[in-house]
Amino acid sequence: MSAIDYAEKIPNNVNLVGDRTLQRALEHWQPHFLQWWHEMGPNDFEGADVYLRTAISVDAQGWAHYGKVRMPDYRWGIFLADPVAERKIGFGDAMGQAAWQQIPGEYRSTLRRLIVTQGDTEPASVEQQRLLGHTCPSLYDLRNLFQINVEEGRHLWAMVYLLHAYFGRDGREEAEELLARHSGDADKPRILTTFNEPISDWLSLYCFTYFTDRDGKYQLKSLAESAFDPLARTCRFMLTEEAHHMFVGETGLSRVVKRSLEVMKEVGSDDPDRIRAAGAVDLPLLQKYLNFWCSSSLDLFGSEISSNSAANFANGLKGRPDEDQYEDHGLREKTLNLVTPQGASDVPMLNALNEVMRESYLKDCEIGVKRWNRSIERAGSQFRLSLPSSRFRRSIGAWAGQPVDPQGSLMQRELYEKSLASWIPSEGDKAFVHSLMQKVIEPGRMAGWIAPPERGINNLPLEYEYVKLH
Ligand code: BYC
Repeated sequence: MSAIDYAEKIPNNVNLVGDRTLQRALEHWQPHFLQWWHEMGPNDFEGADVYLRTAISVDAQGWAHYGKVRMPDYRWGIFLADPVAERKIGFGDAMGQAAWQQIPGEYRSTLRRLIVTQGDTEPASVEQQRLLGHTCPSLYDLRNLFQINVEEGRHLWAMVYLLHAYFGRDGREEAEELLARHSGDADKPRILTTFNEPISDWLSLYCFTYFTDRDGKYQLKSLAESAFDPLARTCRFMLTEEAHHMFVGETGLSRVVKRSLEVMKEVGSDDPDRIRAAGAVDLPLLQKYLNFWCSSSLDLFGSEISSNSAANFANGLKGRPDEDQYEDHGLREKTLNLVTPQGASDVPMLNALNEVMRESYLKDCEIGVKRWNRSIERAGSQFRLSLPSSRFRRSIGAWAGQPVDPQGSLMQRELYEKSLASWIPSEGDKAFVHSLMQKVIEPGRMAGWIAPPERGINNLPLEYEYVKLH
């Protein structure tokens, strides 16, 4: 286990003190990061004391330390999972060779692009969520939001460390650019589409942390297999933080469903108008939010047929999540039958890896939906939630721009355009959801549209003052 040195200006377990040049470069970037946090983060809450967890070691057994912290004082740092002795490359054409501690010249620009794309999402999500604190449904939820925000900030540090340590001047310039692009900015947007979508209500936040953070899990797991060992180790530790973000999404949506079912029982009806009048989210409305965020997140896997994914795998840069579970790690002989609007065809497996990953991601997304449907069934309702087809509302890949309904069938474009407002949130739906978003900050109390969580944080009661506002 490597301890984290908190005496340093930048907490780290990478012996930063042993590399003065790197240390100075990162200490130069640090105030730029803090300035970005101050301008683009949840800056209206800078004075609040938040019950946050902070990494104190990187081993699995309880790395977290909990305590009240003002967010600008959070100790963002550089934490890599411990090295695996004599680690070998686990897939691709160089399988079995020693993992790289430095980047082979020929893969420099591709790896830089992957790291920058990953890094870009982290501050993007903080920007997307920066105003949500004003409409929190409880102090418990407010604390979870801020926990996610500071950890996304740390994930940015994780990528910036790699850029500074392994990419020289180019890397330092990219690190500055990560603070210069902004979510939704007309001139300098974030790289991936989902990270330019506004997240202006908590229903969207729970969907984002359910669907988009889960893409994060899959991407980080595939980068955790990388032949470039420092990237693999960084991602392994990031995954331990990512789990909490998905927990917030999954339990958040479960609590919304639970409350809807309670209100349906109270009013003795499942009529959406009556549920809304009683101040809760009707299930068809929740379905629209699921359709929106799931389809947007599906784009994050890239095209179904991708020469980038083939090269990244063959060259050992990016594997499949949990590469160990597969038998064939070369994939030179395999094909996958893919259906595109042009028809079905066999595609070399190497070129279809984005799709393979998207399919396993969808299976993971199904787990929560099944659980929500079980509670809906138990409550005696006929309604069922579902995930949209992976062909629905796509902007990237073979199905981009195709008029496809949520079940996956091609339809007339005119009818598709007309029907879209019944499949994803309309302006009226969004206005209704926004009307529910009233700040609740009395310890232990919940907004009327969401059920309380089953338990508090770190064994504390729900009534604990998770955020002390000033
Ligand atoms: N939007 O061959 P293609 C997370 C671009 S989330 C815009 O189809 P490829 C988090 C693509 O960049 C995880 N552009 O796909 C969650 C490429 O452009 P270049 C983030 C897109 O390259 C919540 C071109 O289209 N991590 O951590 O095989 C909160 C052709 O690409 C999109 C990563 O994404 C899109 N949706 O795969 C906080 C991992 N999709 O490069 C954080 C790093 C594709 O030719 N990134 N394009 O100019 C990657 O592995 C890959 O870049 C992608 C695309 C999986 C995104």
